[in-house]
Amino acid sequence: MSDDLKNRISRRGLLGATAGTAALAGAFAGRATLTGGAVGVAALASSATAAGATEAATVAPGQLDEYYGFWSSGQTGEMRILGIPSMRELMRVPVFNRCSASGWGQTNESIRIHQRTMTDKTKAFLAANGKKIHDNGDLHHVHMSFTEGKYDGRHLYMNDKANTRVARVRCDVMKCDAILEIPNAKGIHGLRPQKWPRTNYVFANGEDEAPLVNDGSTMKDVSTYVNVFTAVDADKWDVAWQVLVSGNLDNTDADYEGKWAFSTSYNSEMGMTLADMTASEMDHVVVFNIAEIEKAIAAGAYTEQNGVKVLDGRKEANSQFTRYIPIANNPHGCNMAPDKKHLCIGGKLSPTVTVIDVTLLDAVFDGADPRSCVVAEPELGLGPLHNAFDGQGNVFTSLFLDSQVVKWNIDKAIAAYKGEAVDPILDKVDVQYQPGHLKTSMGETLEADGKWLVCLCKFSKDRFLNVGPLKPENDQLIDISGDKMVVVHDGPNFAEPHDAIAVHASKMTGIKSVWDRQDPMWAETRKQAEADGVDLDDYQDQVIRDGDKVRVYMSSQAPQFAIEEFTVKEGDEVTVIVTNLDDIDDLTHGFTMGNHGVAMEIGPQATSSVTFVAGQPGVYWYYCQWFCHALHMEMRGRMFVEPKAA
Ligand code: K7E
Ligand code: CUA
Ligand code: CA
Repeated sequence: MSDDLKNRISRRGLLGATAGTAALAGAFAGRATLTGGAVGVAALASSATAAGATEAATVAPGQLDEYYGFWSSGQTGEMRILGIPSMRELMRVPVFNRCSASGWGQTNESIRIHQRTMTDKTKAFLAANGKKIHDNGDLHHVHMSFTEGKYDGRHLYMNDKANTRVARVRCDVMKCDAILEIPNAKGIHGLRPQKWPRTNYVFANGEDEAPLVNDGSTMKDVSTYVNVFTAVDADKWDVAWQVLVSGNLDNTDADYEGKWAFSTSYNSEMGMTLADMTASEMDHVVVFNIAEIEKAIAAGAYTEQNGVKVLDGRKEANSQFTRYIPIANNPHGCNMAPDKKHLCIGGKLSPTVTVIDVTLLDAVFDGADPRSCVVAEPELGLGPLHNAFDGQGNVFTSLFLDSQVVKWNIDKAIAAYKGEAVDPILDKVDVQYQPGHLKTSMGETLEADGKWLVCLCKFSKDRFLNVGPLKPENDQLIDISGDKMVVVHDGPNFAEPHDAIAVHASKMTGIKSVWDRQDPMWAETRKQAEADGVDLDDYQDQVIRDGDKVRVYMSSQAPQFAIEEFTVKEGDEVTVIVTNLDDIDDLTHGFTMGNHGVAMEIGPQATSSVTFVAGQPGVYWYYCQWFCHALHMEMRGRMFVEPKAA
C-alpha cells in the first residue's frame, strides 16, 4: 500500500468514529454523530478484485452504456439521466424547478402543464394564495411505469415533497407532461407505481399530518389532524381515491399481484416534536387492500373532500381497507422483492430489516395477528434504510450509520428466524459515506439481473477536491456480479439524489430524436395560431397585434430566425412563438430575449413559446443560445420597443 493511501485511510478512520450505541442514542440529532464508517479490512480486502470489476465498469469513449439510470435530485427539483455503468450524466430533465437553459417553468407549454392538471379546487387555492406555479420542488423518488411486473418504457413518475405534488415524464421525449397538486395530503414523500397488471395507479404517501379541514381554525387541536394515502390515476393524472390513515406515511411500495400497497410510518405516535415521534417502541407498516378500497369506491361508500373520494382507513374505523403491522420504531425503506413474496422494511433506528410474507396478508385481513405475516427480522447493522434485490434471493441493505452496504439472503434469514443456526449475512462493503437509497440493475422488477448496485451516499467528505462548505453527494457504483461486492466508481452529484432506478437500454426503444410536429405539448399554441390565421405547419412568419398583446410567430432554421426584427410598444404583452424547422438529430435552437429574463429551448421540429412584458423603450437583441451552426453567433435579431405614447 502506498504511503498516500495509508494516510488517506487513517485520516478517514479518525474522522469517522465507529457508530455505536452512542450514535444511535443521539441518532440524527446532528451531523457530528453521523460520521460513522471506519474504513477497514473489508475495503482493503475487496481492493484485490477491484481491478477486474473496474474494467467491467469502463465504457470507452464513443461506447454506449448498458443501462439508463433515472435519478431523483431532491431539492434541485429535476430528474437526471445517467448512464450505467459509466455513471456519466447524460441529461437533466426539469420537472418542478425553473430551468434557465430550457425555459421550463417559463415557457407557455410548461406553465400550461402545471395548470392544466390542477384540480379546480387546487387552482382556486393557488389563486387565493396569489401563486401561479411553484418553481421549486423536492423530488425524492423516480419510478417507471410497469406492465406485468416489468418496466414498459412509457412513463416516469415522481414526487415533490415540498409542494405536495406528483409529476409524470414522457419517456418518448423525456419531458414532463403532467403535474398534479394533491389535495388533502401534505408533503408527498413515498411514491410507487402499481406493478400488476399494469400501472393503473401511482401510490403517493402524505408524510405530514394536518387538519383534514385545514382552514385556519386550529393548529393546537391535533385530534383534527390526518394523514392521507393517495392513489393517482396514472392515465388521467388525477386523484382516483384517498384513504385516511393513523400515523404518518414515509415510503411505499406495491406487490406483484396488484392486491396490496404498503407504507411505512415513523410517526404512529402522531407526535409533533422529535421526542414525541420517537416515543413508542413500535411504529407500523400500513397494508392497503386495493380490492376492498375499489369495492367501496364503486359502491359510493366514500365522503368527498376537496373534490376527492376519501375513505376512512384509520385504526379506529376498523375497516377492511387497511391493516397495521407493528414494526420496530421509526422504520424507513419499503421494498418488494422480485420473488413476488417478500416485503423488506428498513429498521432505521432498529438494526433490523423486517421481512413480511405477503401471501400471509389475506389471513391478517381475516383477523389473524398482524405480526403473523413477519417471517424474518435479521440483525444487519446500524441504520438500515433501503433494500435492493438481485433476483437470486439476496438483498442489499444500506446501513446509514455504519456507512456500509450489507448483502444478505432472505431464505437464510427466514431459517434463522425459525431458530436455525444460520447467519444470513453474506458480505459487507464500506461505502463513502452514509448511504441512503441503493438500487440494483432492474432490481425493482421481475427482471432483476444482479449486475450493478448504485449506492447513493449522503456525504462525500474527503472523497473529492474541496469545493467549499457545501460538498457534493457521492453516488457509488458497486459490482455485485460476484460473491464479494466491489466499489468501482465514485460519482459526485449535486443536491441531492435520494433515489435512482437502473433500466436496461432495451426497454427504452421508444425515445425520439426529433419531435413530432403534431405533438400535444404545444396543442394550445396551435389553437391560438389557428385563431390568428397562422398555419404552424406551413410556416408564415408574422407579427399579430391584438390590443396590447403582440404575438410574434417565427420559424428558425440554422443559422437564422425567419424574423430578424420586430417592433412593439413599452408595456405590451409579447408572446414569441418559435418553430424549429430543422429536422436533424441534435439540432436544437434557443431563443433568448436580452435583458428581459427570457430564454427557451426549441428542439428539432418543436414549437415553443414564451410571454413577457416589453421593457423600457430601446433596441433589444434576441439570440439563439444553443450552439447550432458555424454562424450560430450570427443567429440573432432585434426587438424595438417604442415609447408608450408614440
Ligand atoms: Cu431520502 Cu426515499 Cu425521501 Cu430514504 S428517502 S434516504
Ligand atoms: Cu440556432 Cu444557435
Ligand atoms: Ca415513531
